[in-house]
Amino acid sequence: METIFTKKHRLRNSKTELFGGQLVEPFERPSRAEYIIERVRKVDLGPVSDPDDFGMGPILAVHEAGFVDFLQTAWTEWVAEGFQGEAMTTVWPARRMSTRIPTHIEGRMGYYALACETSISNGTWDAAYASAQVALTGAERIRQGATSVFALCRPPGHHAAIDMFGGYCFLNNAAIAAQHLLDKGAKRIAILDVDFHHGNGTQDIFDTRDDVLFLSIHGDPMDAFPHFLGHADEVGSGRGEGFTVNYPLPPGTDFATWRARLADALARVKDYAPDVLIISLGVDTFETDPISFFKLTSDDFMAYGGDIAALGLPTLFVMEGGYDIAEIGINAVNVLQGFEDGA
Ligand code: SP5
Ligand code: ZN
Repeated sequence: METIFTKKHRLRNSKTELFGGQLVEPFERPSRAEYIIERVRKVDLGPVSDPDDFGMGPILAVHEAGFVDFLQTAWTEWVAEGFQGEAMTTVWPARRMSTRIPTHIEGRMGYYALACETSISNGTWDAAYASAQVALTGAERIRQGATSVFALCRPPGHHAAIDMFGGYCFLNNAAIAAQHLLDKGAKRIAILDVDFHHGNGTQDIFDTRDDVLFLSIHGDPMDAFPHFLGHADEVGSGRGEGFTVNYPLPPGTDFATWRARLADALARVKDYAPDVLIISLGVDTFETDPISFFKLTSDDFMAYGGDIAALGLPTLFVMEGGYDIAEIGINAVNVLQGFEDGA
């Protein structure tokens, strides 16, 4: 399996995350991608290639233009204000307040944020742009006939909505890849999100659509980030009704339970008969992940890679979360090896 990767991910190197009332080193840090690419090379998964540049068009096909402009200028505006720390959100358009977009950078931060743990720092836009290009290059490889590709995206994307960032995500890489495939002639795309957290951004982007089937297996939002989306009764709206499927699961969920939900999801994907399956691949379902509460072991990742392969669909893996830093290379690549062994 080919891996698409760029060192530009290192440009996303924020120093502060708000966690438990403290500013800590972000869980989403550059060494994550380095551990994964190291493992890709160690097991000789396949060639590693730089992304091509598809420009802004595919990004603007998914995200609102004002939001994208905000991401590109936020850090400069923040610094111009004289602030000494990284750009952090302190205020939101909460219930019954105005959603007019403020002029001041602190107001704009709040307007475009869905969570405030994620600071914006120098280089964040450039890394997010490069990460989207990694996903787009993976999608192009699939279009050219590859049966599977690993888009080693960083920063991750699945929490990024049409016009909101947060949850360590800025641009929704999986959604951008899906939309690109549709714009190039695909009729139906399925996105299966196996990250521990609900893919609220992807769900938001395709909520009203029947040409993208979105499925997510995740920590119940009653107990887990993003807390305000991902319930089982969210099934899509309008034409999209029935094309969103959520599997919220409680603290302590083990592989047997998780795998049963995966089997249900894969059966729905099979019925949908998509041209391409995109896996939002988060490995924060691991038993010792520092911010999550599922109990998958490293062997389990290998096993479910095989389950996905059994569908026989062209499959694009897009890297999302996973924070037990030293183990995420093994766990992410185990999914890919399990897929290859099962294919
Ligand atoms: C891409 C991705 O995986 N983003 C996740 C963002 C989660 N950020 C908020 C984390 C808050 C975790 N609280 C955990 C309490 C652990 N006891
Ligand atoms: Zn996650």
